[in-house]
Amino acid sequence: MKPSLVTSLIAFANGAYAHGGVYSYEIDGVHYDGYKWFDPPDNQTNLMQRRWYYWPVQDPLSENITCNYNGAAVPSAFHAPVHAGHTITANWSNNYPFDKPGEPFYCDPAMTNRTCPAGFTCDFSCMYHHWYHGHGPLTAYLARCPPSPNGCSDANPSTLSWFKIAEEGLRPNHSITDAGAWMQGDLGATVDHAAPGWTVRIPARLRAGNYLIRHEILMIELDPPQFYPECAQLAIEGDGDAEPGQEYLVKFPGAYQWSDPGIKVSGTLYYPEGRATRNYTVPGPKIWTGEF
Ligand SMILES: *[C@@H]1O[C@H](CO)[C@@H](O)[C@H](O)[C@H]1NC(C)=O
Ligand SMILES: *[C@@H]1O[C@H](CO)[C@@H](O)[C@H](O)[C@H]1NC(C)=O
Ligand SMILES: *[C@@H]1O[C@H](CO)[C@@H](O)[C@H](O)[C@H]1NC(C)=O
Ligand SMILES: *[C@@H]1O[C@H](CO)[C@@H](O)[C@H](O)[C@H]1NC(C)=O
Ligand SMILES: *[C@@H]1O[C@H](CO)[C@@H](O)[C@H](O)[C@H]1NC(C)=O
Ligand SMILES: *[C@@H]1O[C@H](CO)[C@@H](O)[C@H](O)[C@H]1NC(C)=O
Ligand SMILES: [Cu+2]
Repeated sequence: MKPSLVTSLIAFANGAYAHGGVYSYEIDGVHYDGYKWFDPPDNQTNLMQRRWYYWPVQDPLSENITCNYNGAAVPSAFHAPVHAGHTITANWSNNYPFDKPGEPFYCDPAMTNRTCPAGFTCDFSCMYHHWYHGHGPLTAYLARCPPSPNGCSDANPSTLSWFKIAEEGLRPNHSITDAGAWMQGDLGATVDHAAPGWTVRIPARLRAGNYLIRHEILMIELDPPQFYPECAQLAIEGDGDAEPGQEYLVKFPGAYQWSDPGIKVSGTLYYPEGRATRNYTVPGPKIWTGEF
């Protein structure tokens, strides 16, 4: 680990907690609200998304790497329908109470009085309403849930076999330090809600069933790096029969190691070695698209 004054200043600029996660999804024109980490969990029912907390996971071997802290299904969770071959867009922007249009960052005094979910430390009076970080890859994974009347709601995500369906790594002809080198930077490129989400395709021939989808942002500016995984439930439809082979399947935790080049490089960006690094290996298995 390499302590860095520069990067710790970046992390806590404005005294804000510059973190976040997937706040909503869109599938075939339908908008699905996500879990609100700043509200108590008990009354958040009928969501496709599992519980998450805005604080990053800073250890790739942590149990939190699977589906974020307390990635339990919410009460009466449902599975959002999506046809194999169609797309799902994850949205890291929000317009929740700490939002003030035209300002990327807003402190809402009323937020200081909100009820803190059990087991959490709450300091969420100041928050960004779009994604804050700009360096590191985006990845999306799926895992098939075992048969159950409640579908994925009964599944423990750390027991599932995950496969990667999409990634956005370093753009060609860029140093890992460059502004504009990563799609992650686009997610917070504007101060209003026009910031893009990330759209990924469900493999067209994938066997139908209940699946968890796991979106992950990996922020590599700091050492340790920051992982932001969030999971949601999908009912995938279609008449395909394809399933990934063993060589595509991983567990979380397990898929990532500290020694992975794309993790080990974290914290070097503002040193000469980082500026000179023009290749980047996205952590995890190779992508499975279901195509031959
Ligand atoms: C949750 O819902 C129950 C039943 O409607 C209600 O009594 C309780 O006050 C609600 N809690 C919160 C934090 O909104
Ligand atoms: C998981 O995340 C929560 C919330 O950020 C934290 O309190 C807890 O210590 C983490 N667990 C582990 C094993 O790191
Ligand atoms: C993301 O969600 C915000 C808040 O609901 C909305 O204004 C914005 O249009 C969404 N963006 C995308 C790309 O879906
Ligand atoms: C927060 O709660 C305290 C104590 O109940 C109260 O005095 C204060 O006015 C509240 N602040 C806001 C912004 O609601
Ligand atoms: C690659 O980047 C360098 C410096 O950023 C630039 O001068 C050059 O034109 C780029 N090459 C291509 C093929 O885009
Ligand atoms: C870049 O490529 C070199 C040579 O193959 C490798 O040793 C290094 O780990 C790679 N760096 C990253 C960040 O993937
Ligand atoms: Cu952050």
